[in-house]
Amino acid sequence: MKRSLWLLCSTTLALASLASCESSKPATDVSASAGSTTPSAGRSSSNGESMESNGIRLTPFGDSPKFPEAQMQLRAPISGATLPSGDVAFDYQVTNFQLTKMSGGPHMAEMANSMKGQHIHNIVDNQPYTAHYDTRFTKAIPDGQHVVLSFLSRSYHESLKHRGAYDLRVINVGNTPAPATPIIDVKAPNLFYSRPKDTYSGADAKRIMLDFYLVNTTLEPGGNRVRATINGTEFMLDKWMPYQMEGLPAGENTVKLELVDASGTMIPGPYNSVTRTFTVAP
Ligand SMILES: [Cu+2]
Repeated sequence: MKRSLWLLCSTTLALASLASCESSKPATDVSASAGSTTPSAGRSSSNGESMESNGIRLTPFGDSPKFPEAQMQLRAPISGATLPSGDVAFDYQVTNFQLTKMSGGPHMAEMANSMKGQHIHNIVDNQPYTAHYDTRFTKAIPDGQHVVLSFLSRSYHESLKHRGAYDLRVINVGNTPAPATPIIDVKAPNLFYSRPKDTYSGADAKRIMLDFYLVNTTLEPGGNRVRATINGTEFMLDKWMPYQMEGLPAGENTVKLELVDASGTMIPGPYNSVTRTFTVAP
């Protein structure tokens, strides 16, 4: 068995053979290349440099399946809508991206992965997201004005970051009069928190993904950046990428994210500073 696999691999030379043999593995890797249009040359090629401080290591990675054609549109509720109190009905149109499918790629097996596959992250007022595996669902939202960010997510919770894969809008629920100034400027640079969330245990706790969402800005050296303070240790992130966090202690961990400009000054925005906790099970 092992010998025949080796023979199969050795029949073709170069990196391409590695990719094809990998994709012939059962189960977890079946859809590894489904969403990427160009074969990956290797898992480290598009990854950034690690940063390490106080025993915490952060490594950006960019070699996930890309799904560049994936599109998500929110058909309801419409932007600026005033809706009755109670449950809000959401209706998305998703194209070139299959909800409930496993994303594959090199990171699916090494980080927390949803057994239910790809999904939508729905974030109201920068609260912890709810995950949705259908394009239609209802969600209880209190009366008042609210900010709704939605985006497509890989099965292991990494967001799709291209234009067309997200939606940001303001909605009004109930009879509360809308504030004179909307609670967010949807055209300004805005940061939203996505992962980590809840509790990580066993193998999932070895590498924990930090993933956040940016609207109307990106990050670059010498430009806007995200200051991530993890258990009191500061990291300056100058790439909008997911980051693997390693070396986190058991127990409660704290992540603070701030969207800052080139001089390190916070950029105004309702969610551009956020602090969240999550748990690493012993
Ligand atoms: Cu998710």
